[in-house]
Amino acid sequence: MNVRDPFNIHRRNNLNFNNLHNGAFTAINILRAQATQATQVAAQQIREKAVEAIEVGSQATQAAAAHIREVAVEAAEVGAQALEKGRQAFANEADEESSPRAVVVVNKEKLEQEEEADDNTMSFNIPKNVPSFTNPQRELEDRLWPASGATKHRSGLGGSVQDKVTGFLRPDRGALPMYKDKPYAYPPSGRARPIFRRKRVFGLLFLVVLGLLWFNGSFDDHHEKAKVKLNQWGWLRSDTSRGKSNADWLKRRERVVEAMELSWDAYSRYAWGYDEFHPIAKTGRYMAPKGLGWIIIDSLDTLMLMNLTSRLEHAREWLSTSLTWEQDQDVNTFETTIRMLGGLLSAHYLSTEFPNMAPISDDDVGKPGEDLYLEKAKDLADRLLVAFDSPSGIPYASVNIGELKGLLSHDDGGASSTAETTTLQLEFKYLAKLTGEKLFWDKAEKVMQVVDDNGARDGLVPIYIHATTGKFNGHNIRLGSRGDSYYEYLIKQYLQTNKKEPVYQEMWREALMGVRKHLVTYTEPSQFTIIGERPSGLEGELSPKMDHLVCFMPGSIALAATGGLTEAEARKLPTWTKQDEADMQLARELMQTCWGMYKFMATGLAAEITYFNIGNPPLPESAPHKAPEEFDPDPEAEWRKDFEVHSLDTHNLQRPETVESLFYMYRITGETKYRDWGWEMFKSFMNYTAVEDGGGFTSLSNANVIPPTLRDNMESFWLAETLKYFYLLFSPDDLLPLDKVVINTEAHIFPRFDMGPLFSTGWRRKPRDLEGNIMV
Ligand code: DMJ
Repeated sequence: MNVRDPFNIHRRNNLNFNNLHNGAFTAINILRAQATQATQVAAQQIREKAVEAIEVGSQATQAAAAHIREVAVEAAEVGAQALEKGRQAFANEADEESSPRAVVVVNKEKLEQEEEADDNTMSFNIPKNVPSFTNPQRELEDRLWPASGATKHRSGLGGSVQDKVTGFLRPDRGALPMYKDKPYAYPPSGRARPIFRRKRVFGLLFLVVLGLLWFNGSFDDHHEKAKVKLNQWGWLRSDTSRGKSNADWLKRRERVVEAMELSWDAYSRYAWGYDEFHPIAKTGRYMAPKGLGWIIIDSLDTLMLMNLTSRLEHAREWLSTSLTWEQDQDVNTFETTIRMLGGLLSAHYLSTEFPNMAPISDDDVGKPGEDLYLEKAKDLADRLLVAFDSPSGIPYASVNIGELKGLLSHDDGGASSTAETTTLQLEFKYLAKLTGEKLFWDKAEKVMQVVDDNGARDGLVPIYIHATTGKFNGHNIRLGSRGDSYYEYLIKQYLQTNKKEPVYQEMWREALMGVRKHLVTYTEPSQFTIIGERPSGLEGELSPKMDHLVCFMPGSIALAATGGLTEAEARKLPTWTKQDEADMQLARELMQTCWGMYKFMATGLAAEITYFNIGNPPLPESAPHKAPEEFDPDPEAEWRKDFEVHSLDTHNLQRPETVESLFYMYRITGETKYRDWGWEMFKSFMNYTAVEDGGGFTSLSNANVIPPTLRDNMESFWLAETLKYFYLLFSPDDLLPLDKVVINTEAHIFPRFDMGPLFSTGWRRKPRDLEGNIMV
């Protein structure tokens, strides 16, 4: 078997040739030639029929649309009146803000406003996956997280009316992505839908689809589809190893390259240039009129690392001929920075510092210039810079990159997510270093000062902050969504400038102490270590819930303890402390818990959110504890009592955080078990997320059933992060040494650098008293 092509999808013919003789090859080729000819004749006939059908269909569609619009306008008026009445009723009752009831009322009101805003803009979607946690504030907030298609399920007259109205009347429907990576839901694959619904829409869709296919060239022979079944991926069936140290890691790394090739080739075959890829439907979608290069740019450095030269060349050509930031388009400041700006800067770094990785002959006549990545990055950053032009310096949640306008969040009362405002610094500071433009540095750095001036207790920040005032909004504290990468970028900023900015290490250490004091506890009966949440602030109850996102923490804690050296090297340094030792222990325990989140699930792929069983009151961080080292596979095993996954949280979005931490833990501790866990996880992805017919890989709607329910979306971070971390985990340690690089939150690689004469830390923390309160 060709190991570079496990599904044989790169071959023009998809039969398994292994057992065939030369004569059979010839016969097949003749048959194939005849079939191709017949197909071309048929395609021509279909084309002609399709043109006729499209004309008829389009007339009928126009008439239907006009009627639907009229109905929807009427419905909108009724809905708006109902909403207004509801709002007045709530407002009348919401006098006493401090009473628990008033909190609910105020939040309901907030929810309505946000739902309304959501509907008005179509920028963010509302989730289906509402955790059943009982705190009303938490519940409301969770409900505001995006979920494609969720508006269909909203109850009440207002909801349904607004759905219809936004559906038919907004000309920009679908054109305002404002992509936000928060726990959200794509609708499950069409295969899972009731047949009658498909029949209902079939008639209308048929003509359109036929036309689109034709225009798309789907009847041409270059759109040949692979038909190879998953079970032809021989190595996956035959690999019964459970890792173990004598494994051939380079061979395993080749499997990751194959997964990248399959993913990329599927995207390139079915959705080239689109920002989203739906591998089951085999379609794509733009997030901006001309596309943003969402998947292509996020993948550049992975292609380089894996030495996939021709694919990189294809991507580069698209960048040079099709990518433009000159579009009247709102984009999410954070997502665009970490993925697009980060992806371009990383591509620039790798291509200049490691020219042997996927080498491209830049200087050839007619080829894009060698500064292509940097030029595109600079152009984008110049546009994103307007986000920082708020009264406080805290960036606006979104930017219109064509009009150069910062925009308040459409949700969350206009507040930005704290993590989103504090996860731009690595990118803008590296760009400042590359271009010598200090403005990029100053704008990004200022944010840290404004956040810190809020005087967050024990270094734990609420998850919302107002761009207008620079003040935190609410008290919700967590290391999951909206909080996570604030902490990650504290330690990474310290490392990026070669440990010359101690303020960020101080803030990291303070925060980690705060995490231990307020968020760490142990589960029952097996004593796993978890990081919970404080949805009502530090005085409120601890919620024993971990987003998968929190699993970046073991890796970040280990990175902070050793600075990127191995544990053995770091222990020899005079700077090594007992606290560092304790931090490594915490990192190991949390890594075990995150791995348990995978072992708990039927597919071996973690849920988006996991709850844990804890005592009342929860055990303090100082309590003795010892979790089991192995996860007994018995379905009745005791350790399983500590974990719980709610039915709405069973989705797996191909997220990277756990393999990311496995990579750091393996590099830093040298313990092979982390590689073994990674291999097991990789096999689960291959087993349960691969899409047949050469579709690549998809996220799952339910990872707790076998076979899993497919979701029909391949996230760009599958290519940018998850596969990259698998590749690095199985690579030799000297590939991108951790004490030389700093990896952004989207797994894009930047160098560490000296600030030099041009740059310095331009702010100081306000002095605090012994309790940590800012002294006035
Ligand atoms: C990525 O975009 C980044 O890792 C971000 O920090 C969190 N969300 C996704 C992956 O889960």
